[in-house]
Amino acid sequence: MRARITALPLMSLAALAMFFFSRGELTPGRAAPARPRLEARVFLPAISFRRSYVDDGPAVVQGRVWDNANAPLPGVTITAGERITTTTDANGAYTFHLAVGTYTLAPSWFQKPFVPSSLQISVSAGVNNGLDFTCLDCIVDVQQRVWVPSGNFRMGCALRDMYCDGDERPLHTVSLSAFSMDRYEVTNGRYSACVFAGGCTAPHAPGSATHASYYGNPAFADYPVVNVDWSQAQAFCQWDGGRLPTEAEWEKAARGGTDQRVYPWGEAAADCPLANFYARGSYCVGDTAPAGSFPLGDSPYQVSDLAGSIWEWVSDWYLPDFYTSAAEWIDPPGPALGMGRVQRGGGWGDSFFSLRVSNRRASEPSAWQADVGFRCAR
Ligand SMILES: [Ca+2]
Ligand SMILES: [Ca+2]
Repeated sequence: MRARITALPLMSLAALAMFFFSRGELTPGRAAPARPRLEARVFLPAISFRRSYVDDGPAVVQGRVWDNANAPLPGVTITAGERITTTTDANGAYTFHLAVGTYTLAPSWFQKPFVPSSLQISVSAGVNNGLDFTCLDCIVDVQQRVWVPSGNFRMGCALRDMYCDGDERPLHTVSLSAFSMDRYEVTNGRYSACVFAGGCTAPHAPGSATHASYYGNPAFADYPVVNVDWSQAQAFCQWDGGRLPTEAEWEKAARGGTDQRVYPWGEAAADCPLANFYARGSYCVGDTAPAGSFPLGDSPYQVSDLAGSIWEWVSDWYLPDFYTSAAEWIDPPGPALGMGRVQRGGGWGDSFFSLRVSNRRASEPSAWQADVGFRCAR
């Protein structure tokens, strides 16, 4: 992965720097491109960047210095010492304004090395600036998405599943339009970009079950965000250009379109190599693990950590008898109202029966826990 930042010729007096990211190509059936964002931390007279997204392909960041009069895009005015994040537009452009002066730009993304580690930019009238950074180790796939094609699947209690509850019955055929789904649960790093940008509020608690410093700690950037309520999950997905998956979409992403398997990986009994949960009297981990740590448990669509790790909010209201309420199911959005919002998949502290793909649980929308997070669809 190469991340380049290139400054183009200065346009005139007061300054505004605009940075662009390239966008990867969407390949159906494979990871869809993440929409890249930069986080800029502005110190006097230094700026640092942090990528919150990485695409599959090469990442190119291009910057351009403009004056205020010629600014082609709305930007955000920043002052020294301020930390700032703006969202890329449809063209991948990232814009902010700088006062005339000399700045040091130090790109950063988690703790990855950049060459060079910093460059100076002189923001003044009639001066060209060239800035070019390469990230040496920026291949991170925790923001990938997978494509789930349109078609039917069988939702609800699997035929050979002895642990089904009444709310999982009957097994019924659901027709879904195509959608894409995050391959991984939303991570702390990804969520924090939304908080920095003002699109999200911080999780209700900064710690995880065993780590007092979790959210906001770079060591846990690739771990799933927890302690978020349903509205926070929904707000993140909207800010990210997506939405929470429906309960039916979540289950199809976990089960695939062709069989009635009990778990995302198939019929094999749940065990620690397959998922992060409470197995046979002891925890696999006893807390969250980095996203994608249990690839043997991936679903037929290569979605990771659907079973275990953390319970995942979906968009639907919960009604225990909802599956009996219709004879034909096409893109069901769930009931209009219900007893809390649905959570799916079980968490790191749950036993195997909670990890079954058809298992359902409801929670107060305002509730938050150290084993509950989410992922997004679109
Ligand atoms: Ca999960
Ligand atoms: Ca249940």
